[in-house]
Amino acid sequence: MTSLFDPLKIGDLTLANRVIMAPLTRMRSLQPGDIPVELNATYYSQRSSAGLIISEATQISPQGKGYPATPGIHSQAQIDGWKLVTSAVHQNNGKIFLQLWHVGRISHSSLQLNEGLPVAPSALPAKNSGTYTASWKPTPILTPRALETSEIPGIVNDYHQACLNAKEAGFDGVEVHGANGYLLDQFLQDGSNHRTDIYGGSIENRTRFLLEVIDKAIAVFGQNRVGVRLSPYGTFNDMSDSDPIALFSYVLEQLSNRNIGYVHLIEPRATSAGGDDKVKSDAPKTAELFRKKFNGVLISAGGYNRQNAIETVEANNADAIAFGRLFISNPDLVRRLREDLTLNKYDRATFYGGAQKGYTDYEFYK
Ligand code: 8OZ
Repeated sequence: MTSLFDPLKIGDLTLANRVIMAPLTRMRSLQPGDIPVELNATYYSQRSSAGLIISEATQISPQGKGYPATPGIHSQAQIDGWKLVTSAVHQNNGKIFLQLWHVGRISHSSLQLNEGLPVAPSALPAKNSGTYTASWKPTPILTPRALETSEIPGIVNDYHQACLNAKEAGFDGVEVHGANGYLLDQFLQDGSNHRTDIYGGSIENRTRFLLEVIDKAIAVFGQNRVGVRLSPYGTFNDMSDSDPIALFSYVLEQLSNRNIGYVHLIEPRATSAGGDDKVKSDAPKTAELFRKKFNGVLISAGGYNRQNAIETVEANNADAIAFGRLFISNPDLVRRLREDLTLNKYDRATFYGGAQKGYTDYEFYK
């Protein structure tokens, strides 16, 4: 029987254990410029005993930004900033992938070049959803501008350049953010994609953008070093699809054909970003539902605790478990889980923005 603490092979990469640090938006990059700095390197290096660190979501272009102070991977200063992070993690024998992000309609004109409208597959706002303006004011989502078909190759090219930049910055691989209602998810699901061109309508068409991005990532990093994060049944950012089983089965079949390193599924029982800590116990179990649809490594995320993480890997419902909030407050989470030690409590008030407090000052077990 496989244990949560056993090594995990992903192609030529061997993870020391199956406790993964989930991508966590913390909004602490240097302003202006969205540049990672030494403080961010300290935070990640403290957590390098994770089997794999997946970086916070990182915009591939200025257009892809949706919140204040999130980092980018489109300028030389950002690449140089990320080098501090990757070398600190590698010095501790850790592994780190960069999460590639374009928020699509979940942005605000104050964050866009020339105060332009956020872009999306269709001019449909995310209802009952919000983000922040550039000056940290909570704001409802605007009605976005539908992308012209002719604009999509440019965004695919931004992803390609972001992969080249990630490689230069020293990342071990990339995770394509296809979840939580951001741009690629907006194209996948028919609640947000009402297009009639080759990027809308059929499941094949709605999946086209994601696969074009994946193929660029494979071209740069090789198939094993590319992962993708998906959130079937997630409702965060007003997402919905008329037939999630058909859609995500097709996506996973296509990803299987490409032999990518891993798929990372978020369980819809967990409330997403900024939500409370309620667990929806009646939600579909996506790891179980989709496990057999993908032939590679499956990482499962979503409000896991020690007990159900261990059980999920032992039952082979996933190969590895990603932890978010628990990794925020426990830099040595792997050791604490392995030895069943007490966990530090996290402070939600310091999740987003600020500096050391609630970021690099959580204590290691003594
Ligand atoms: C928290 C706050 C803002 C964004 C996600 C990238 O939900 C995020 C995110 C999380 O995937």
